[in-house]
Amino acid sequence: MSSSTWGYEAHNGPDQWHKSYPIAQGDYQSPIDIKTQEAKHDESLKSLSINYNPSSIKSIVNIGHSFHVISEDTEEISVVKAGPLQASYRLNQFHFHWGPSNDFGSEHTVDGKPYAAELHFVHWNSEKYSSFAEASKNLDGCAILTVFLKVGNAHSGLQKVVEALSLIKTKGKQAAFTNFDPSTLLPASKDYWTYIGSLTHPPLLECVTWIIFREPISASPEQLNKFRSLLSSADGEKESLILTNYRPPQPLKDRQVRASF
Ligand code: D3B
Ligand code: ZN
Repeated sequence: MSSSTWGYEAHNGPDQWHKSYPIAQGDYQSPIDIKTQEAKHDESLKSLSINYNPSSIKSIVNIGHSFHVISEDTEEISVVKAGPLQASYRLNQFHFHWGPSNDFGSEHTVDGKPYAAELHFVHWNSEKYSSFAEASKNLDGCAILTVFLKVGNAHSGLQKVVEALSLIKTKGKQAAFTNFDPSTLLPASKDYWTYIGSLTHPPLLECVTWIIFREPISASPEQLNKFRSLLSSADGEKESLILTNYRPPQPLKDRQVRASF
């Protein structure tokens, strides 16, 4: 497997990644299973300060194994701080992970149970570092806010994202996606679990303070099905659907999950 050909199929999927990315077997890998009884309430954990600005959201792009909604720095940036964080972290993009059906597809699991999908808001420590690439080489470089999606009612914020997917059906396609408020995708309760881990696909760098909301948001079966209508192939190539893009839970090893609640 060359570094450019990792994916989610048997021949290039999560079980193969360690051959090109030895850190896949490191001590701080993600995702994990959250064992709710073993998470320790930490009363020193502050509540999160999330300041998302709709004007920072600019575009949506099909990257072949997923799609990203991109946040760019404007006068008004989108940031998260406080909670377990020692600095202000700037939003870079958000994206989702899903599976071949709505029965599973989240990366993190809770007491062994997967959700239908998982949303990642990816941020980097812009107080200490000058780019995501530099930040991602450091344990305090990245912060990922995570929201679980469960099957239920259609979600009005998610619907705007889902409707844009028809514009970026094939790999490499990009479209304008503006004036979207990312905070519409957050759950009402800001209770969270937190632990130190990694990016969940190559380069799998161990740079992430994970912040995982306890309360899921709902998405309708139709909305979730739309994720699986995206293609991993470029225009003119043989068509193939992005049916799955989650990594299963990795060993917790010598780490603690803390709970804000
Ligand atoms: C792997 C997994 C995840 C996120 C990035 C990364 N941006 C990312 O969001 N990366 C990312 C990843 C690097 C340089 C520059 C940029 O690569 S996830 O854990 O959120 N599923 C913009 C290394
Ligand atoms: Zn992700």
